[in-house]
Amino acid sequence: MNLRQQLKRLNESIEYTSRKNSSFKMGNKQTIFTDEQLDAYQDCTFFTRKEILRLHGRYHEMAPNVVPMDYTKDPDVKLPMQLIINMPELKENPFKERIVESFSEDGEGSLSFNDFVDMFSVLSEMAPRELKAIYAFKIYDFNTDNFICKSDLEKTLNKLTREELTAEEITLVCEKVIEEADMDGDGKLGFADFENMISKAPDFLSTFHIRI
Ligand SMILES: [Ca+2]
Ligand SMILES: [Ca+2]
Repeated sequence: MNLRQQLKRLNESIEYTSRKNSSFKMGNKQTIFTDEQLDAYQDCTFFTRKEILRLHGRYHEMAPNVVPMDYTKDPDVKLPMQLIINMPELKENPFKERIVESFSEDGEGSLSFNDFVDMFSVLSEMAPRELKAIYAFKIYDFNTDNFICKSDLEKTLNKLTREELTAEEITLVCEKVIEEADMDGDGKLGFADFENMISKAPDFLSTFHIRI
C-alpha cells in the first residue's frame, strides 16, 4: 500500500464533519475546481472544500503568473521549493527543505498543487499521529536507506535543538536514544524502533504540526 492509499484509508476511518459542507457554494463566479475534484480532495485529505479553495488561493498567490485560477483541467504546474519554504508557515521550520522534498513527486523539491495539499494535510492537526510518524521517519532518514542511523539522528537532533548542543552532547544523546529505542539490536532504528522512540519523546513530532 502506498502512502496516498494509506492516507485515504486512515482518512476513511475518521469521522469528519466536512460532509456537512458538501453543498458549499463558492463565493465568486470563477470556477476553480469541479464538484468531483472537490469531493476527491475532501476524501483524500483532512481538508474541507472551503479549505481546499483557500489552499488554492495560497498556492496561486505565490506565483500568480504561473498558477491559473482555473484548475478544472488539472494544469501541469509546479512551484519550486524556494517559493514554498518561504511561506510564513514553513519559514522557521528547521526541517522545511526535507519536508518539501518528501512531498515532491518529482523528487526535486518542486510541488504540484496536489503535492502541496498532501503536504499540508499530513502536517495538519487533523492528521493522525500514525501518519505523521510515517512522514517524520522519511524526513529524518536523510540518506533515504529506510533506517535512522546515528548520523541521521545527529542531523535531526542538531536541527531540533537548533545547534545549541555541542558535538559531544549530540553524540551522547544519539547513543542513548538508539540504545533505548533499538529493540532488535541492529544498532539503527527501523520504523518499529522509531515508533518506540517517539512514544517516549513526543518532541520528535513537534515540528510536524502546522496550521495553514
Ligand atoms: Ca538513513
Ligand atoms: Ca533496530
